[in-house]
Amino acid sequence: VNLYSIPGYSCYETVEETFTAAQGFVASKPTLASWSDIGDSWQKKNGLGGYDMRVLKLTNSAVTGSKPKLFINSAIHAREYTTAPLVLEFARWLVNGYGTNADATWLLDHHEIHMLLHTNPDGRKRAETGLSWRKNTNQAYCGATSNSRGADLNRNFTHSWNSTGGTGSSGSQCNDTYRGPAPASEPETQAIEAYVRTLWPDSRGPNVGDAAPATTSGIHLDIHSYSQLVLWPWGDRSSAAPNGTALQTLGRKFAYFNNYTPQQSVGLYPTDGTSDAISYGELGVAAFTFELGTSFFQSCTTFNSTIKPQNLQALIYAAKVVRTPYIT
Ligand code: ING
Ligand code: ZN
Repeated sequence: VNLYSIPGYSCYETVEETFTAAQGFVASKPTLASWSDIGDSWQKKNGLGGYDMRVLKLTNSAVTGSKPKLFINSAIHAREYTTAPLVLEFARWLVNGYGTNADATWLLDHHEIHMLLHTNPDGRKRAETGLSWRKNTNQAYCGATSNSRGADLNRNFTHSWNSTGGTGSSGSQCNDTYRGPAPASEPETQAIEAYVRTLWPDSRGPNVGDAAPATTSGIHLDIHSYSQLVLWPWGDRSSAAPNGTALQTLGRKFAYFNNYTPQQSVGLYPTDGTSDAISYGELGVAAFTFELGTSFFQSCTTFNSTIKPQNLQALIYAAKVVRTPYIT
């Protein structure tokens, strides 16, 4: 089965269609868009096809000076179909609105918006065949041809990797939340960690036990599906983060736009080694996870009528407040 051949699912761009669209922005609006290679997927690194990890950076490069940064990554879990198409829609709204829409113009003149549309392109390619694939496709885990192989990239990040000692991730290679054999063992994780550290080079903490909350400007959004939630750290403990009150205030504002339920992420279930832990826990950058919609393979009708319009407004709001995310 190929999901794209089923009537009702043709709105979801493939990995290749997503990359072509991004390259189209760069070709038509080179002042506004750039498309950079930040590393290799596992298959690419191992000579098994695969993809370059690519970031679409949107900002008006004719306006210089330091600008606050929004980093959005999507499709870290392959079967979470609606996530990359939503972020691509935000890119279209920004690029096509520049010069006519006052908000899009101001956002691109004075902010940088970095989009890693396909965080797990190898896995996404498997999901495009109709498989309910979550992890990357690393053949070293669970057998080279098993459909349960790979590591869960959203349990593989360095900060808080396996911090719960097994309740927030799995040590079993065939499990869907297999954390990998070591922190950032996967090339996709390494590429993201290196990239966010480049975006916020001077940021530190808050580490566990820090007295002072972080003040860094910038926001990181990791877009998942499903459950209609807006989540913020911590995921590995029930205590509030040092910036807990500010994160809750901002999370409630995102929830106002997408009509989702806002909560600290541990309330969903315990997790460790997630992407928000690296940007918030290591770098102090406000980090949120959105859980779009009500299923993995959601119809285009629902996507176009509900998921896209609600969440587009939440993403626009995130870009507008990225300079001062911790003001409550
Ligand atoms: N949900 C997320 C997951 O990785 C999550 C939920 C993300 C919780 C980040 C805490 C932090 O399990 C899905 N659907 O993948
Ligand atoms: Zn997910």
